[in-house]
Amino acid sequence: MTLTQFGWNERWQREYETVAGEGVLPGRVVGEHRTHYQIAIGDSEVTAETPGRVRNAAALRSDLPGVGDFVAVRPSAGDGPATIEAVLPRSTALVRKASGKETPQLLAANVDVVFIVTGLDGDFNLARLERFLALVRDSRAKPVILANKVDLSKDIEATVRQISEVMPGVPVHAIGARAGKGVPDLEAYFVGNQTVVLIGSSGVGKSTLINKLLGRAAQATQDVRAHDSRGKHTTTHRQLFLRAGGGAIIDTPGMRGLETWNATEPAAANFDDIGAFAEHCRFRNCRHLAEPGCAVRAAVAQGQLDAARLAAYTKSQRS
Ligand SMILES: Nc1nc2c(ncn2[C@@H]2O[C@H](COP(=O)(O)OP(=O)(O)OP(=O)(O)O)[C@@H](O)[C@H]2O)c(=O)[nH]1
Ligand SMILES: [Mg+2]
Ligand SMILES: [Zn+2]
Repeated sequence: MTLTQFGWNERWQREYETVAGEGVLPGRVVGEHRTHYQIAIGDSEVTAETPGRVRNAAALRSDLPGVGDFVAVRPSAGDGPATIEAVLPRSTALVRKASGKETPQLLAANVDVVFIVTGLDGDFNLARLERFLALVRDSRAKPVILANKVDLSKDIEATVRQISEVMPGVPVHAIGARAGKGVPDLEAYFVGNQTVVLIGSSGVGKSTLINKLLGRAAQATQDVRAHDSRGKHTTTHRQLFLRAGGGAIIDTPGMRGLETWNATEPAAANFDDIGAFAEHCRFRNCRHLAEPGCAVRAAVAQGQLDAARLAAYTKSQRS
């Protein structure tokens, strides 16, 4: 069965048998659109919808089917779309947490590895990289950092060292997706039909890398803005691709609004560097004054955060 190439194995087969009814087939969600899904069923792909019964059973938006999910699908009898009858319990789930009015959002399911892509150009931001890492840590997938656009960096080694110091134990690869530099080294992450998802800000080169790893121009790419190296949000929906060389890869749209994750007060958005460290404080409501286990003061002590920044933050909280 070709679903094996998508990572289907005996474990999934067992899960499937507990939910599968008469006339349904196993499949994997490869495309997620506003009104429908694309599901790979062996060699073919079908368009599918979630019946109201499945939507109502989902307590959270992130419980609904998403790219990477293994599902039980009922093909339609006529011309209409197939229906997703059940979502198999996920091995990993990359979920963007709720912030403010938003509800949690599933970015990808059942991924083994997450490539956190960052640009070594004017868009590089260590605090933002930390927030991406925090999201991956919650997913149970393995994080890997890809520092892309080596051709635009004057001091690659220093940046890689800086990343490794803040994120010990996380593999870091300096690559040039456009020219394919360092890309062969990434093949190892797909061995055993593993699934990899790419996340990162718009314009860091996720789709450029996808095309290199697929060996074809599957995804559109677009130049970044010259003045700040930001992307133009070229990719607009999440899509899973099967690689001829083994494994699967998921492209995602560049994430925005990362600064407001978990922000309890609007003021926190202006101090997203401090917010990134604060996620590691022992107490959720830590004021970073004298509380034990304060990750913000620890960051200042280790020279990762400017003491003046913390002073400015403390002052803003008092006024
Ligand atoms: N100089 C240089 N540019 C690169 C490299 N990799 C990608 N780019 C360029 O960066 C720009 C953005 O690339 P995309 O692949 O569209 O970025 P993306 O991360 O998919 O962006 P969104 O889809 O908006 O999230 C394009 O002009 C790419 O050619 C690289 O290694 N070096
Ligand atoms: Mg893209
Ligand atoms: Zn603190």
